Amino acid sequence: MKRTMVVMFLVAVSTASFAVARAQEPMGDMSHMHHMAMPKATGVHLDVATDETQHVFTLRLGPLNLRAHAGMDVAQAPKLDWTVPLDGWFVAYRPALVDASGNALPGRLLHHVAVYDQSRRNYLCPNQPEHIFGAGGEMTHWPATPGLGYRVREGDKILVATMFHNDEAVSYPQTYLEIRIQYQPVEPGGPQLIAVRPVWFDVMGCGESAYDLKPGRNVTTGNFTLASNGKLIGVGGHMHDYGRELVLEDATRNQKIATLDAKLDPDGRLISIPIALFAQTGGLELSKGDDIRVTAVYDNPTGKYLQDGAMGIAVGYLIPEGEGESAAP
Ligand SMILES: [Cu+2]
Repeated sequence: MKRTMVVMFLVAVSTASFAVARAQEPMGDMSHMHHMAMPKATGVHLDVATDETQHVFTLRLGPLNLRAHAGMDVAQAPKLDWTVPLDGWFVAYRPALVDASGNALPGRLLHHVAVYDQSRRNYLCPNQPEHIFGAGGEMTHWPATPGLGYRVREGDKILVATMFHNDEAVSYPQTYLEIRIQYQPVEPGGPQLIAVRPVWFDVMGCGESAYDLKPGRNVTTGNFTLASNGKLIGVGGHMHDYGRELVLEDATRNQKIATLDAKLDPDGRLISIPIALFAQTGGLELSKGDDIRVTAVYDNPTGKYLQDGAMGIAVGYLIPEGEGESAAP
């Protein structure tokens, strides 16, 4: 039973490409464009519909007016929040872009979305809110995994931070981001899920995620100290173009956890990053106090200095000891 659950989870992890960005400060703006003053859109709302039969919250954020050839220079949505109405677990996330009539729009109009639970401390960066989901233009979704979920409480404040862009020759005057969050409520006699925490091992530590690339080879390292024992279920990664590999290791044990070799096209553009899975053991055991080191290697062939060109994040799911059972903190 347990084995099955873990395997199911790993399938889920490998489906998600973890194309995410993360906050660099408590209410963090996403960092790709932090040098620019971003104009703010007005009249953008976050509405949430609840399907109590199917157990789905549908978050709908918009409208955004994305004019043709705007690039990043579009009026961006403010950060918007929503209060979780029940005790339960979030078990899956699926983003989509639609117009006012609900027709699908190209996902690449989304630069990224980051969803936070402001009522929980980030597991690795306790001065930041918990970052529970992220996606970029590839619109990756994180599917459900039987037996595992992210624990939420009634009253938890969920924050949604987005950045849109439009490089196309077509304007999209009414763009909405929808995120379907599948949930499992806590109910008498209902399933009790094991609580997982997303862990974002960022080479920039708990600061801004984006950093500059000099021409040629760039090796960047970040370190995290684990606050508890835990089991790492799987780890994926997020890099940008010219990324070569992400390495995650337990420096205390001098043990490699994962080496994720980026797949690039002939021009060095990122296609994908593999997932490392720890199915055989039911999760990789990590110990409180372990120094976890993440290293990102880039090879910048452009001959140019690329400002904010890189990110290096290994994104895992961790079952912290003492939190894994139904009684989440
Ligand atoms: Cu990024």
